[in-house]
Amino acid sequence: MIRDPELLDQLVDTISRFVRERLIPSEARLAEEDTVPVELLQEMKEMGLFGLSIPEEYGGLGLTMEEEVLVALEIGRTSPAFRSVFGTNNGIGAQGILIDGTPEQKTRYVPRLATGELLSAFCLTEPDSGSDAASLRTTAVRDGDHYVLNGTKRFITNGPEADLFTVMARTDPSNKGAGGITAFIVEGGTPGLKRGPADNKMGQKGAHTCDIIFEDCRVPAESIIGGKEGQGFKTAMKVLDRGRLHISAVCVGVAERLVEESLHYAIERKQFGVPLADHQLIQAMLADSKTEAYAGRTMVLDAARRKDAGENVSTLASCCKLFCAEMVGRVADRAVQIHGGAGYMAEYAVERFYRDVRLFRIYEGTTQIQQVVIARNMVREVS
Ligand code: COS
Repeated sequence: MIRDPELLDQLVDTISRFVRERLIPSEARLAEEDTVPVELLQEMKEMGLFGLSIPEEYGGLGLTMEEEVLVALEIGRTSPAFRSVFGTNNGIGAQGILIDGTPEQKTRYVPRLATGELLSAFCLTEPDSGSDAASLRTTAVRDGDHYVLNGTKRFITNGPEADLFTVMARTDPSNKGAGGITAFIVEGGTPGLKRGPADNKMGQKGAHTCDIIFEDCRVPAESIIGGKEGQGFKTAMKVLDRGRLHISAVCVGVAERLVEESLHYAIERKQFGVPLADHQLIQAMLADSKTEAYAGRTMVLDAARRKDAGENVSTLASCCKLFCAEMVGRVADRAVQIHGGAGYMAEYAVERFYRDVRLFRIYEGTTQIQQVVIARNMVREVS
């Protein structure tokens, strides 16, 4: 749903200009220095990027899902690590509190997440629990009016910097499944919360992940999201539903950028006396990539509109994540192929994107998990 087309056009134009004029020229620096330059971080805060999907009453822009997707399509046109910093505040970092938090929790934290004053992270994955999220082992044991957390969370995006964590932990040891899990809000400075060294990743330099270790970490009982034990797995799943649409839009944005890079290169570079773009085998790759990116754009917008209309889009969000993450992998592969030897060289953006996009098929639910979710929902709907 688009509430005010003129206002949205202005926002999308501003972001598109920011991506073109400020972020794209800084991509190589981001990769080299492995950090988002502070001046760009400040500009992102001033533009409201940390609060895109946070409701206006908490100081965000309150974008609908369709509006958020249109913005994410623009942001996807540059290195995904730029998005990772603020995307987490809008997405998996804040949504748990927004969807299931108490009014006090929302008032206490969300306005500062919307401005970027607080950076947030989502702690679900563990060393022995990734796709099988319900088997997580981090425990939270009640002790008076506190809970004591113990366990390790792995590959936590924004982990090294985050001020606020949504942490899924098991409060009911007799329930080994989803029902024993509770979601907590844990502040970064809480004694007993430790950060491991930053991970050395294949791509997405500038977006940092690390282990978050809880050692007798005491949090007040009112840190339970929504105040009720046993709801944490469902909170996490609802958060991921929304996140999957956002990530799908980012995948489409990256694919569109790669199609453009491939097209320009194919027009400029000559082989056999004519531009690459005149060769039919190159044309086939360009056409396939264009078609697939368009298919991705169409499905993400459709699912977003349905979500805004109140439909349960759990299945469709997984369809989008499955298709768009795989699609951008194919597009990036063709982009390298069209660039030939140049595509293997670090000075060309496609080399970096090729590594960056590999993560999309893995995080926020692997492709195989999306297949499981889709098929299970299909079977449930008819039985
Ligand atoms: N929204 C709301 N509730 C949901 C839900 C959703 N999208 N998906 C599941 N639930 C509920 C179920 O309805 C069920 O509730 P009841 O016990 O009341 O019936 C409960 O959660 C458990 O669901 P289910 O039995 O389907 O859980 P499983 O352990 O079988 O696992 C999958 C489900 C595999 C889908 C889940 O573990 C998953 O998504 N894994 C991937 C995790 C992931 O994306 N990790 C990425 C890292 S986080 S960035």
